[in-house]
Amino acid sequence: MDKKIILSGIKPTGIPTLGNYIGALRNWRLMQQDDKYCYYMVADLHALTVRNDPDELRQQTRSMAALLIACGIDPERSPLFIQSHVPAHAELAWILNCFTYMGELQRMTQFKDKAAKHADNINAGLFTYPSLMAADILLYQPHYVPVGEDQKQHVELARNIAIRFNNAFGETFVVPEPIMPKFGARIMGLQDPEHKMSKTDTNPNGYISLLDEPAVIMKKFKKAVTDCEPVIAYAEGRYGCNNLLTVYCACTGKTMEEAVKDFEGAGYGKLKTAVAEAVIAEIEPVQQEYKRILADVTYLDSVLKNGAEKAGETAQKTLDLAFARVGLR
Ligand code: ATP
Ligand code: LTN
Repeated sequence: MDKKIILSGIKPTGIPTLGNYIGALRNWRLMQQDDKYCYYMVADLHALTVRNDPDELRQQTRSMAALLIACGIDPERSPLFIQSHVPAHAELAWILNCFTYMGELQRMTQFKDKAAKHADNINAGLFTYPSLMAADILLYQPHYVPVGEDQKQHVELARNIAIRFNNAFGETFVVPEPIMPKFGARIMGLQDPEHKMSKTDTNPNGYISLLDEPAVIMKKFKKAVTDCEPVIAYAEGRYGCNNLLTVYCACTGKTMEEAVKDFEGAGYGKLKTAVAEAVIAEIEPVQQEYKRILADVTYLDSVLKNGAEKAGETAQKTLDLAFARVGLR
């Protein structure tokens, strides 16, 4: 049986949020089935696009890898690796940079958002980040890339780069498709529900960290911004309420209709408590696993070494082909 190939990555820029979990990580776990082969990566090169502390990056990269295993990534079955351990990523990125237009990069909304947020450091890496991400993806010839909604634009760019390269030099890359969860492809901030929840938000009340204690999770949901409408419903413009209902559906497996029914005649207090309880039930087991894995230094080292070896083999094959195609070998 020809297995479908899956590849995805996450930046080690902090502890993942509930948004990362529902939008991406939970889906990564679910993808691990017999008809698929998954590669999962901690994208440390991507973390350099904003100023970083070296020790913090080292520590966050390991802790992200431990959290991914805690979230259910099985490294025996799916290579789990650190991006910078596989040099082919940076090498292919250069070639793909030469197949990416300035106009395309200028249209990337993540670039616009991050440039506005870090106006003192709008570096070329931040701008060309999507070509590196295209290299991350295309090296593994994946059919699908599970991501949250904010990354869809980058995966589409990777598709366009692959098609452009294939047209110029013959079939080289598989053209991948983004896949997103039905509920929660874009979880919004709890304090600013018109913007996505982000692990680098300066206000910790705006996001739920996967390592927040249950009491903290409850407190953050109780403080979540909603609106003054008396009835709980999923409706246009009701960002805060819609977000809570979406999280509730994502964590309980209920449909939106069922969720709205659960809160008929109820106030926000009941909704917020129920959402917090559903989230706690989902992430408490992850927290316990995480502590156990992070403490086992030898195990984590060996997982990452094996992951980089397996990923490196596949990546090198694609890199050799791309080099040959453009005339470098
Ligand atoms: P940063 O704050 O450093 O930009 P981030 O929280 O946006 O980070 P990423 O590392 O960029 O996280 O994202 C990892 C994965 O999580 C991606 O697939 C992304 O689409 C998904 N994701 C991020 N935020 C959300 C969100 N609020 N809702 C759903 N999915 C999300
Ligand atoms: N750019 C992504 C993280 C990322 C990624 C990838 C996702 C880096 N390389 C490859 C999917 C496939 C982000 O900012 N969330």
